[in-house]
Amino acid sequence: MVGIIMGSISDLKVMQEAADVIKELGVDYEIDIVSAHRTPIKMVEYAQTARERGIKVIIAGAGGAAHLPGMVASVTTLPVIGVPVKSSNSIDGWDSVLSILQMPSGVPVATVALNGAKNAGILAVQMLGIENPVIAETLAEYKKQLSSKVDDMVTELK
Ligand code: RP5
Repeated sequence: MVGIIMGSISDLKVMQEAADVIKELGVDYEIDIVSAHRTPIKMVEYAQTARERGIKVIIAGAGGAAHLPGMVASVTTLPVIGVPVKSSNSIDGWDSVLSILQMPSGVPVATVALNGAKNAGILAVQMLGIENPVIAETLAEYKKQLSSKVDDMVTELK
């Protein structure tokens, strides 16, 4: 249901967090390496066929000149969540953030924080939860757990 793609295997350490939280929330995903610059034809084919493969939302992570999320968004009408990855050659990650965030009018990418793959996974599941009551209930339980962790912190503090 969720398609996770990244520009390079070097992005996997970050992007794995999206896969992990999606799995934890009981949703299916597929994961692949698709590079805007090194495999542009594969990128277009991926975006063009995603809907017919049952993908409902795409999470795309990339670093540096991080064009993958934006270019995928230009080819599909599915929502695209962009994860700026701080790659080894990046300028403190600003290159990745701005490449993904500053999309032109008409082609949105929902950009999460630098290395924010976990939030990208949660956001993707929340999109699926709009129409799926079972997913919505799982998410409600997840939020309850977040809340009780803060309660635990307060108990520990006192
Ligand atoms: C981007 O270039 C990738 O998304 C990665 O973050 C960065 C570096 O890629 P490698 O040179 O490590 O393959 O396309």
